[in-house]
Amino acid sequence: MTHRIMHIDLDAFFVSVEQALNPELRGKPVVVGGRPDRRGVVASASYEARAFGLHAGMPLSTACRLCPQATFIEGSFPKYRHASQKFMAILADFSPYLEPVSLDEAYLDATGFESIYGSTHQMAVAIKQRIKEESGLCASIGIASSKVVAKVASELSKPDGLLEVADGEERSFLAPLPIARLPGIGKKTERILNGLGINTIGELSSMPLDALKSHFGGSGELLHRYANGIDDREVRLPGAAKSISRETTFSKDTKDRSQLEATLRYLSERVGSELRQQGKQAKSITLKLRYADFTTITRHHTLRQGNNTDQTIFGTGLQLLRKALSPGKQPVRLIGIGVSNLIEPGRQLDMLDSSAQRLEQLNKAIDRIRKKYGFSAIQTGRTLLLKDIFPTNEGGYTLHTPSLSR
Ligand code: TTP
Ligand code: MG
Repeated sequence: MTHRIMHIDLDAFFVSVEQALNPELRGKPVVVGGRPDRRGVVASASYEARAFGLHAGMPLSTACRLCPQATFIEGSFPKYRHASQKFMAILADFSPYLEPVSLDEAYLDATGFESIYGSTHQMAVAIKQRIKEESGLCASIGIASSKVVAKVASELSKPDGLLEVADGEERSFLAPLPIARLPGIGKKTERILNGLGINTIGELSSMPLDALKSHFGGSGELLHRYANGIDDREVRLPGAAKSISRETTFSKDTKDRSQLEATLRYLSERVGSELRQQGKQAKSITLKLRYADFTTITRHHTLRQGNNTDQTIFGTGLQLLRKALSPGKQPVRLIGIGVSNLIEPGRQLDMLDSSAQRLEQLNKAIDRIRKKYGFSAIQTGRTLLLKDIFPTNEGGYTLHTPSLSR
């Protein structure tokens, strides 16, 4: 089963709210942003106004010159907030797997919902219909196997659009589009790529990864993935922690591998414990090292499927650590381990294999004992080593307050 993700975005949102409340404005060039004699820019332009070249971000004075017959409205935020809440409530009626992105935009995971509505296409039709009936607004919807392709599809379908990209068609769908259509490509990136003779997403997708990295650093890889329609970001519910991490600064910088590894083990267990407490699994693991001169590096690894066992977090962290440490490197000042790309176990597509399941049960049992008797009631071989290094529990190094980024 592949993912079916919807990207839903309301058309000319601020303007449409005004038009829904005032029928006289419908079908006309309308701008929300302020009076044309004031300084300021267009926040939202009706599609009728866009026909004159108006768009968001354009100075109001220019907008007025291009389309003097447009109605200019100051706008009122409480109205838009109210409309946004209604919009999100309608979406939540269709799927609990809803991630609001902005006032008028959300991702919805519709995987497995085909059977209820007949097809995801029909589900999208029903969503559009309800939004129209209950708020008078028009939504455009893109459906695809990933967030990035769904977003490109919804934007392309506007206004009043609905566009589904079939599984397996992602690359051929994206290929002919200009690169500016791809999320993450701003004006600057577009200019650089155009300078390199890259104009379409297809051309971008066949650019060697190394070349992209040399021009755009870390984001080069993301561009490469997106251009190829690859994006494994999940639809995340609001309020859900996006990552969990623990880090420690040593009282004295160290190059001692056993101390680094023992500390990593200890931190991994704390991260794993928190992850299981939240009922989550992680798909990405990140190691952080800060050297004596304060240069900081992070190393990531993505797991094939979600996991929340101490063994996997530590095992992966250890591999990353061993790769990151080379003999000539400086002593380490800080070490940290974190997990991200968190998922709800029941929602993942691959089934856990049975050995992973057994490990998970073991970890749960350990957590129960720790809860009863304290964290140090059970220590695995490597964390015991910490006691040899630091005779008092947690002494000798500072344990930072848990950093739970949202
Ligand atoms: P968008 O969804 O980007 O724009 P839109 O809904 O007006 O038009 P469409 O989606 O059909 O292309 O943004 C949603 C609202 O956010 C928009 O109505 C007004 C507000 N907004 C600003 O206030 N300033 C801006 O620069 C942008 C882009 C949007
Ligand atoms: Mg919009």
